Amino acid sequence: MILYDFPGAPNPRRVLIFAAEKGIDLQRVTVDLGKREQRSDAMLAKNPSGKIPVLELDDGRCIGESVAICRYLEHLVPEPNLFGAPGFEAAEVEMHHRHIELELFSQVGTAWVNGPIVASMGLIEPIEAARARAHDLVLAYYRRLDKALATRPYMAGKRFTIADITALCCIDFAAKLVNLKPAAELTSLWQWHARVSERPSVVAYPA
Ligand SMILES: N[C@@H](CCC(=O)N[C@@H](CS)C(=O)NCC(=O)O)C(=O)O
Repeated sequence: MILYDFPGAPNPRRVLIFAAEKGIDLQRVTVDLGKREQRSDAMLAKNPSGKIPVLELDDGRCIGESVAICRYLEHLVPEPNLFGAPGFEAAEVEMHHRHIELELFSQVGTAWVNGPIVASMGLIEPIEAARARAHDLVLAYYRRLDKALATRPYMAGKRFTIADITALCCIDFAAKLVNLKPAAELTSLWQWHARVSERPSVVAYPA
């Protein structure tokens, strides 16, 4: 199977870490985001949304969207379970994961798209008010996570799941490229960060 990715991009990193947790080997093909290769006819045929990651199966079928890809990998190699055991745990993982995607990752994306790096590429006219508002919402979300992680070791409860992978990839990207590093006083958040960063899957695919 081929994974279309780009070094440093947070969404392909989610899939790489997920696959490493499962012991699944993926062949990697770089799609140069700087050259807009994700919008080429060839890549749009694989994923009409013009984004990476894309997983191409051996028979040529393609899957876009990190979570859809991870669900497919979970089906191929069920253990270790990363989406939660069927029933309450799966619902709880899904809830926390959706909160992280919809309330944190989306705001990091807004701050990124309206920030100086994307502006320097001349692709879109940045909206400073949108960047500033997203920036504040991300910092507020970090404080919420810090409180939650004072009561449990992982994002969705007692064990490592896809919610941790998404949160880690998002926060590392935000800290490195969006000027959104969590404050030092958020000690529970940083302890969680250290806990998940020492996993072999994460060491293998650093930010
Ligand atoms: N919801 C999508 C987001 C994919 C996404 O935004 N990928 C970024 C790279 S991390 C991308 O392809 N950006 C290029 C673009 O939007 O043109 C997923 O989870 O896969």
